[in-house]
Amino acid sequence: MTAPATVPALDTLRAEAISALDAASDLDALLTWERAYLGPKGALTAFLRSLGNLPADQRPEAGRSANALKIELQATFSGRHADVERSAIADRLAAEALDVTLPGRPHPIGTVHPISAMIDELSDIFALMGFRTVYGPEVETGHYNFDLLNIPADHPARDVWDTMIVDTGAGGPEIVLRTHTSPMQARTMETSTPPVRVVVPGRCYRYEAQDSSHEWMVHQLEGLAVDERITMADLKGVLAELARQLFGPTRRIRFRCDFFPFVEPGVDFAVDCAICDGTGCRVCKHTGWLEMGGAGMVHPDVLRGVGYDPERYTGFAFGLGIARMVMMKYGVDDVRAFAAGDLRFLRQFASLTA
Ligand code: FA5
Repeated sequence: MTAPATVPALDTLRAEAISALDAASDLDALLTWERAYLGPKGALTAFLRSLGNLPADQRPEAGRSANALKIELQATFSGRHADVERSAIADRLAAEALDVTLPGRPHPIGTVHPISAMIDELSDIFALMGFRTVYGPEVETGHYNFDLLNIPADHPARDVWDTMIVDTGAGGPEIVLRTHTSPMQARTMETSTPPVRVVVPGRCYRYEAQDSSHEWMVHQLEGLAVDERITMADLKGVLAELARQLFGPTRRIRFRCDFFPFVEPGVDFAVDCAICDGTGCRVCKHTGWLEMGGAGMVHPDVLRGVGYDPERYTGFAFGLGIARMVMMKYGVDDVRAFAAGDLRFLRQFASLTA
């Protein structure tokens, strides 16, 4: 049975409600309070429902008082709710406060890889001598990597290049990872008419054991010049100028006879070691010289293979190891350092980005 609704009971309810509201210090507690006093099953609602039990003459007075209390409690609740919400926001802001005056944490910025920096430098040097920089595919056909370079299938010279074969070519063309940048000689000549002057930087791949001067991935720079009356003296002049630009005016260069099926005559090209000035050190393996690559006059068969008349045109070609040039320029004595990904090594070249 419902307790009789009387004005003294309402006074008690008011006192309880106000003190419970004062004690509710967070939003959850406030909502619990709202349910307990003002909600459909709350104490004040129960009081209003029990008004019918009062004698008729007391009902208007008790009803007015109960409604006035409801309005008072709702207003007090709203005020308190707003206060608690404001202080919750203030607490959260204080907890998440940022000190915008603190210095930022620096983000490490990458640097240009020394091999890439050398490719840029070489392209600039050769551009001044009239050479255009072009790029070719790293996955190449045996036709361009070997056949058009005067190295027919089954020729013993084909073994020299320790080829990584992608497809042996049983049902189509033989596909290889290019073993040198020389296939771009034929590709360039096929699509241009003399005069031709290009350099071709890029990666090449060889099935080779690694040591301090050999990697299985090699960066080379091919050079090719074809025109009327080009001679070995032009080749020598261009490579001597390269050595001077890269390593300084006192460098000497050396040509020694060498064999490459796609040049005749062929030479190996070396520069006297800039680290020890030719007296012998770790970088030049105590020889005083650093071999940069192969070179020579383009073989007449190669010119004929791309439709050039070897009676009218001659040319020179060279293929240089880019890592070797970086090693000599900066005194690096192990080629494996370039692909090892050791940031302590790479950061030493940070100024090359500037
Ligand atoms: C060639 O690859 C010829 N295509 C070069 C050439 C081009 C000759 C045009 C004549 C005319 P060779 O295999 O010697 O030649 O490589 C040239 C240079 O690439 C080497 O002197 C060396 O500097 C670099 N090189 C070759 N193999 C490696 C290797 N495994 N690791 C690091 N550098 C290498």
